[in-house]
Amino acid sequence: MIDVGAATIEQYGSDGATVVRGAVDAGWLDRLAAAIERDIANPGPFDHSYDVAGGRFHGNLRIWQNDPDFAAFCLDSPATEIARRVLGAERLNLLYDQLFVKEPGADHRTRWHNDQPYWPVLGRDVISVWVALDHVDATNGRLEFVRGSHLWDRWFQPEPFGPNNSASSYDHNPDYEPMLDIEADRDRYQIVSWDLEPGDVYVFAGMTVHGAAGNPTIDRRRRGYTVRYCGDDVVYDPRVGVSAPLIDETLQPGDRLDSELFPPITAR
Ligand SMILES: O=C(O)CCC(=O)C(=O)O
Repeated sequence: MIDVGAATIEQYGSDGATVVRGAVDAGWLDRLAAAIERDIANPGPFDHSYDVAGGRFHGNLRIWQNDPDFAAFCLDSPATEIARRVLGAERLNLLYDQLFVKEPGADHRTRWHNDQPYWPVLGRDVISVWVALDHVDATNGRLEFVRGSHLWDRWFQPEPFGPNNSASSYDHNPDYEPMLDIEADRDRYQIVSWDLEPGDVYVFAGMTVHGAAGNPTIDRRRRGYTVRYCGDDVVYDPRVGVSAPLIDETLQPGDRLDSELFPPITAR
């Protein structure tokens, strides 16, 4: 049983991000590590990888649909329990999963952003569980979060993550605002971060502004695997600007997420 204590839940509520240590055991880490190599060797249709001068970034999403080990992790692992406990959710649906592998030398920032403007979901109970497969610290691209930004209710225009705006693009939503230049003005914000060991997880809200440095190291990978879940108050909202792979034609705006793409998660 995962120890998600009251302080963790409180920190998620007030800051929009927290950490759970030792959440994913060695057995799961081995299964995920093998599944990651399979995805790198044979990526599915939503691959958003890119090369930078020093190294490769491998990114992909909805990979649970191609691999039984990713599916098992998304649907029946400590990640579901963490999401349920932190949200206090009666019901939980998988939104999707995503891989962020910064190989040594992939020295390109994950731009500052908040996630929910990319996603066709409305509601407060939208959560990500980012699993570290490697030791992660300030030198190889640990995640950083702007404390309390999930409460701003500011919807920032999605932009691609790659260096040449490759792979994916997002329609302009006139109700969204341009992303703030947080990197140029870091002192103005309360930026929080944690080093992680393999098996530790970041847990953060869909509206929390976050980003990560690149990985300029010469020999240390930074493999992160994120699973996103939605809780009780979340409905489908396919507004302009969201990620095309997350559009579900079987749902109507305002529907609960239950569908093949967004399956309900049974309590463990
Ligand atoms: O791993 C990264 O560099 C970025 C992760 C991220 O933005 C996310 O999981 O929402």
